Amino acid sequence: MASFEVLMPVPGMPEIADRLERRVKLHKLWEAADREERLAAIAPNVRAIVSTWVSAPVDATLMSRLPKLEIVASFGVGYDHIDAAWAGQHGVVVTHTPGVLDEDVADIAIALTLAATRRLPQAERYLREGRWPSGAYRLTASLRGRTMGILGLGRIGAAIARRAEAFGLKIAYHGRHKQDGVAYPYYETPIALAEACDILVIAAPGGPATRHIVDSRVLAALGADGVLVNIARGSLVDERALIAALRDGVILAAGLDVYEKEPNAPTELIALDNAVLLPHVGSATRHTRAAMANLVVDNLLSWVDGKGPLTPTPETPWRR
Ligand code: 8YV
Repeated sequence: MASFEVLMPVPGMPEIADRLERRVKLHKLWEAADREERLAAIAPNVRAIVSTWVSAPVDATLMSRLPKLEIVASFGVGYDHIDAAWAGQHGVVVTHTPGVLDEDVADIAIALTLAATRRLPQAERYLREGRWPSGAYRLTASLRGRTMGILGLGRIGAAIARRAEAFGLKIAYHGRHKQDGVAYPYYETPIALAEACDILVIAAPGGPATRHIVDSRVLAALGADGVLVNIARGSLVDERALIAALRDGVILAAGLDVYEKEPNAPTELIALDNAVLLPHVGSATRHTRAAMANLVVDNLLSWVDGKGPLTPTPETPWRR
């Protein structure tokens, strides 16, 4: 049997390539002196793509160059960097890694909520700069008596809500639909949710349908004591509007793990004292990244063995 050829455009965790190389012919495109020339040479035989980084798009242009493409196995739960709609229309399955990263990402949402509200990085800098002897650090906002609004109550949103309840926060949510069996109050629009809450946490998927759903009007509705937390995708927030809102006191603070143009955060955001900024580390623990890497490879090898994908995306449902 001819070997199953897999394209890996950018590097990922070493165990992905190590495990795959035992079973398939893996083309590590980043090692090619001339990427374009190598891609042209291998394109006719590539049957799978392994996508390892949200900043490396797998778009229709790339996929349509691969006439034998059957599956794209992606590292991560969010797959807005992959044109899954195109894939679905062309019989290409896209898999992702739901479930295995919920708890670590939810931890970071709570960490950012605390860090932004209680100004923890700023307080730590105060100590390191030797300023404590000249006076106690300033008083901050509190979580007491506050409501957390969760925009996107999926697996990760629900894991955030469980944690927030333990902190005594009230919970409200907005999503595409009101969910049966969920007792938290539902709000029909992001603005209505922002008006009803003090801490707005974004946990919804990226992509065209949610682009800039947190804009200047939503930030105004969140208000001067409001805190915005984003662990989902930068594309959901109008970053220019957020910078203006933080600068002008339209909202109190923000805690962000994601940005519109990763791996860069805007310099205007970095300059702001009321923004706590992490470099997209939500799922970045050894435990969770190992589970994600395994699920990527398990999906691909299950496919190679003719058993179908394990965790296909809804756009590309798998029917035997
Ligand atoms: C990325 C993520 O997969 O799962 C997601 O949607 O954003 C992360 O876990 C990771 O940063 C690799 O790009």
